[in-house]
Amino acid sequence: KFTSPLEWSRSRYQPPLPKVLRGSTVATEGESTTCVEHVDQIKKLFPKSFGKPIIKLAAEENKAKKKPLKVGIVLSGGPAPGGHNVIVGLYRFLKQHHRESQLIGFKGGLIGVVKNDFIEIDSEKCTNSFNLGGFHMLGTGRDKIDSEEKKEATRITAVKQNLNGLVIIGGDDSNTNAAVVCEDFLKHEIPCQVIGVPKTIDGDLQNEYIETSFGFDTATKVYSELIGNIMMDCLSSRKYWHFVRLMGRSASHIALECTLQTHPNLLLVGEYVEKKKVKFIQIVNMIADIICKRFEKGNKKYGVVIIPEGLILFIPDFKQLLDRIDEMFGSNKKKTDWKAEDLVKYLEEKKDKESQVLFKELPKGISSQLLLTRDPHGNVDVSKIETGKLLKWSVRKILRRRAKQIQEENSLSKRYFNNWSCMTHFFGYEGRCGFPSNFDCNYCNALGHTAGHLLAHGKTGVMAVVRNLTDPVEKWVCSGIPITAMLNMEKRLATWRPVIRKTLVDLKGRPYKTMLRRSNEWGLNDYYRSLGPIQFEGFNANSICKTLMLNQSG
Ligand code: FBP
Repeated sequence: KFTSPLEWSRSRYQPPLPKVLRGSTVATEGESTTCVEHVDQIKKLFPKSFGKPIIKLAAEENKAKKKPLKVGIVLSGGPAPGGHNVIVGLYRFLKQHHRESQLIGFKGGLIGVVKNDFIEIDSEKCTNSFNLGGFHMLGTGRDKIDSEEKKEATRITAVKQNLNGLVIIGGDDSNTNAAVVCEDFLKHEIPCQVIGVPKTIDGDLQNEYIETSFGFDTATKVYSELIGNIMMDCLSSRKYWHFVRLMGRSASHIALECTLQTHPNLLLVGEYVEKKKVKFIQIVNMIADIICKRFEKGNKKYGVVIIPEGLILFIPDFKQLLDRIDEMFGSNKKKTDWKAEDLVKYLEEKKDKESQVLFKELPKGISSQLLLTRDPHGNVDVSKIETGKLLKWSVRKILRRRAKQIQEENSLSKRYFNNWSCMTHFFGYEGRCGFPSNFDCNYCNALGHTAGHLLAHGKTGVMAVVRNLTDPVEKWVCSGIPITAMLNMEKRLATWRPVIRKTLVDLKGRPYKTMLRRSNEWGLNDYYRSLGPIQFEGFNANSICKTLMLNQSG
């Protein structure tokens, strides 16, 4: 059953429940909502679910006779630590609600709902996966319920299964899909409620309602451990620079959190690059400058640079090139095997000289990665673009150029710049299925229970939201927020679509400003911090990521 002693011991951990969720609840309606932007378009697309009020849960004895509920649950998008606890939390709520309630899990993401491919969730499955990482109880996928055929198939599943509710655990795109499914059910009078749960390691599903998505806390702890290990290697062997690319899609939240935790010599922040319109060559020079400074001032031939995986999306010259690629994809939606030659021709037709030069100069591997087709939500597959390697290649070129300009043949700098050594790393998948931190175990368990309470109160089209997360668990506040309140219209693959607005790093926010205040001293000195593995017991076991602490402290 368990593959290691730690799995066994973690499965025994009992997450505390917020006080409000310990018994029965009442649901009251709070203020009504609108959406983030483009009100008219969103209202038109979601006529039945738009503008609904916030649902607040409060502890109160509820003597009403309870009926058993049948609920379907699905994991969608990239895995994030804690997903299984949402399932177990919901399962436990349903069984407390009425022992004949049933929970089924759709397999492989939303396509499982379309195909009615499911498993029955029982107490054994729950015991075997409680507090453990991974999404493998059900599997996950990136399919969307977007076409009329898929919507119809989803309605058929809901009716055939006699579902009272469908819980979709996912990121911004999957929760957008939850809103679409809810609207479709309401339109066709399918009596199945839809509840979303905010998941993603990326940390970009946070807004005025959501303090953090689950998985971010654990993933950043895993990456910080690995970065700390590399830093100790740096101090030991003193001969390599390490370029560490971190997952997180477009937003730089993960990279920023890991920087606050470990104090690397340089962090590149995508959102800053976009705001200041920093071109690729300037970024390369910025890195080369710190390499030179550390060598010339402290004879340091080593260092650590953190690169968010989405950086490339914010560099203006790359952004222009990627927009051209999207335009080209949009010009022939049936074609899937786009080649470099097609893009060269397209750029020529568009007379886009700047993109032509940039594309021509790129190493072959990188240019073909840019041409990978987009995911079903229209996102560029940034995890497949090796920005770290591209930067290493470009920095080396610049350092060699700088070496050439040094006249003195025996100069130490000349020798160093010509022989500069760099290792690249990508930490992404390593962090998505780790043992969830105590915070994520508690948070996910509470989210599962919250989803259950909302279903029992007959609510639909809302996301289960738990707040006051920096307070002790018993004080956490639980509610349901209409998903439509988080929507706006965005252009994806040349088409305007309703989507939940991602939250990027706020350059005026406390996490970014805290990093900025220390960046000079972290750059030149070795103020590295080694966190070690996630701790589950002892004084540090309930530590919470700095991003959340700083965001909530203002
Ligand atoms: P979600 O937005 O679905 O949570 O996915 C997060 C993520 O891990 C990103 O950080 C990463 O860019 C992407 O998934 C990788 O996707 P895939 O698993 O399809 O390679």
